[in-house]
Amino acid sequence: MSTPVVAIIGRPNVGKSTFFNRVLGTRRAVVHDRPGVTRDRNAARAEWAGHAFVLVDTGGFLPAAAEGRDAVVRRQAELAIQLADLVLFMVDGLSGMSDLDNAIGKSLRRRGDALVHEFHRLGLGTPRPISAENGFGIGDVLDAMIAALPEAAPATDEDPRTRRVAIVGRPNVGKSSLVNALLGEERVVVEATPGTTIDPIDARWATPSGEFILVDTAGIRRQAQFEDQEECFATVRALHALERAHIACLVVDAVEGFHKQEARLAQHALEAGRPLLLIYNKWDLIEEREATWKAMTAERARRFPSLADLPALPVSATTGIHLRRLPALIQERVRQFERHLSTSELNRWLAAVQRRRQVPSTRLGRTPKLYYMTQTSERPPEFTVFANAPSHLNDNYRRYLQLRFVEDFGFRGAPVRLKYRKSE
Ligand SMILES: Nc1nc2c(ncn2[C@@H]2O[C@H](COP(=O)(O)OP(=O)(O)OP(=O)(O)O)[C@@H](O)[C@H]2O)c(=O)[nH]1
Ligand SMILES: [Mg+2]
Repeated sequence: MSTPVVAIIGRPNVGKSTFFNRVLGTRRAVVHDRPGVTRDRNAARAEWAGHAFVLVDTGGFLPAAAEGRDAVVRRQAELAIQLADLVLFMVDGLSGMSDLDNAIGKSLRRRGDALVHEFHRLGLGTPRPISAENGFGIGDVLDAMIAALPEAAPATDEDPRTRRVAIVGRPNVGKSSLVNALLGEERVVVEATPGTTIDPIDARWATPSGEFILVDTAGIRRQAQFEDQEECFATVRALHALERAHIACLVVDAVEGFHKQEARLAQHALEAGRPLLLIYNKWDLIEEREATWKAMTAERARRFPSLADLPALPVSATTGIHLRRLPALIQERVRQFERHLSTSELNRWLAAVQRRRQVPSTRLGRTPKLYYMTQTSERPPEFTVFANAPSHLNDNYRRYLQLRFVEDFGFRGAPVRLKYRKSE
């Protein structure tokens, strides 16, 4: 499924970035606090009322700009409009309509997009007053936006049994080389310079563990610089491909190691509910392999404890080291993603963990009761525990349940969610 894209457009200084930050940072945006990735300042995954979307911030739009920085910004805004499923056209409610608003409105009308905008006179629909600064009206705008967005479309005419595997990672780590090596042909372009792949490319991959679609994607850099808006959109498309995939292979350059950017991408995949496999490529360049592997794994666990359990494999796209092991590992991840647990085994488990460690009482002496548990969603798996007063269940105990659950059902390193709901 692909996540819809929402672009914020408007002339300079109307508060686009304030809005952007507020939507990503606000407490009212359900579930997601600040996502670590997209992760340049310009685009990020957000959620509102259970609907995910990619929000793209743009620079101030000057439709007539023909050269210099303004032209770069204009082109960036136009790209954003092209890419977007919905455009939020922001204007300044204090200073009123300007010629610029008119010009931007004109170019938007030509495109015939769904719009949430300011002024009636622009003839673009119902205007919505907000304050990005203090949050007034933002919830209403987001509600209207969600209502106007297309339903996330299921992956087209593919055989529903075919699994999509997104190959993601920083530029130049060897993603395209890996795809070629796995396919056994020069299918995608490989170059020694970063930024070679720009658009996601699909390729069928038949393996002893079944057929997959490999999706080669653009490298995702640490922080897209302002001059580099093309890259920002390559990033958005790469993240899109990741979210459309069933599983993500995060390619790491073994020589350079696993750093913050890798952690951000891993987090992004897990937040999007995608199981993850780490692939340390360029293993041919490593000496003292066994010791290096141990040190690398320990280092990752130390710096990013929540990512310590991710399955990982060292490979070499150029010499072929361990490539044969990939299909089975990927298949295993797919199985985890599609796992279904019966309500009876879940409830046996829920009773057993409570026997091992009792639910603690609150300071006022109330003991929350956990009634039962059931799988409430698939791909990714999500489970809900029904309780009389979930708010009385402390974080410590929730962590305990999560850890035990992951451990007992073999969900290590998988994007599994445990939720709590009130039930009488
Ligand atoms: N030694 C060695 N070099 C590799 C390996 N895999 C890729 N390379 C080299 O790394 C460079 C980048 O390879 P690409 O496959 O283009 O990397 P990419 O991740 O697709 O790069 P972008 O598309 O720019 O993000 C090329 O010079 C490759 O030859 C490997 O396993 N070992
Ligand atoms: Mg590439």
